[in-house]
Amino acid sequence: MAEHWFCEQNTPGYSVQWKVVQKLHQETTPFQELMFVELEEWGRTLILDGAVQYTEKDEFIYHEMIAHVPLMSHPRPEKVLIIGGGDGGTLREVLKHPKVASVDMVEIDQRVVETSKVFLPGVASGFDDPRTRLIIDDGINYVHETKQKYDVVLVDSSDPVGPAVQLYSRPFYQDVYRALADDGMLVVQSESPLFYGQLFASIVGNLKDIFPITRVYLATVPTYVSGPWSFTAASKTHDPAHIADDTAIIDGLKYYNKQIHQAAFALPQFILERLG
Ligand code: AG3
Repeated sequence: MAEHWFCEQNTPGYSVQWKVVQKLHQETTPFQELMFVELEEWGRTLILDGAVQYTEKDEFIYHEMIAHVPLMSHPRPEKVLIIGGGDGGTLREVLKHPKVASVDMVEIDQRVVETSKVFLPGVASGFDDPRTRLIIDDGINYVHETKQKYDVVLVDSSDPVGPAVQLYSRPFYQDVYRALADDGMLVVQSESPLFYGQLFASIVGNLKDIFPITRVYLATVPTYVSGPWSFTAASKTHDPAHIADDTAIIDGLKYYNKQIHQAAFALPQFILERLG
């Protein structure tokens, strides 16, 4: 049988090829092109609109970092909202926190959830946890209309193309601010500072205009473009870089620890300059 390679086109001058062992599933949902493959080296993989979202090999890095940094720095992260994250990786990490009492997860594309449960068995369990409430809706509408007040909001979105575009807009961040408790904290995945520098700077700039505290942190996620990947934490009172005093480290994590939490906020010079 001929070799098959999947090619992710990142910029006009840069693409990455992955050797495919087996295609598991492909469909066009009302929102996007959805595909699961088994990759050599990287394992089970979710691809949305041609961009790799999840690989079995390194998904723990991204999911631990989007979840545990805010949940360890907020002293009482009881009520959590996840926007996006339909594959369930962020949900799995959030549910590891004993202080978390409820997780509302708002995913626009029901098919991502349904198929991830089948093809990504490592994350399916979170959907059955009694603390989880899955809401199939556009995150934009949901935060605009909700009367809930959350302690922590996580935006685990795809790139700003297709269904995710509005999740990068200032009105959305304003609505999130309103949906947060008085000491609430937001974390968004804020893309590659090297490859999508302008986009990265505009996300951080928008959040800085709305929240009193905005802090960028990094993790190396080999699956995503070029390695260093950014997250931006925007907070009303608590410093996201400071681990809350009575917070015990969760056992069994593969990337996150206290030293990583602190070190992740150290930023290279080109990023500091980009942020002004
Ligand atoms: N969300 C961020 C993925 C960004 C991927 N970009 C790309 N490959 N160009 C990941 C969702 C995982 N729960």
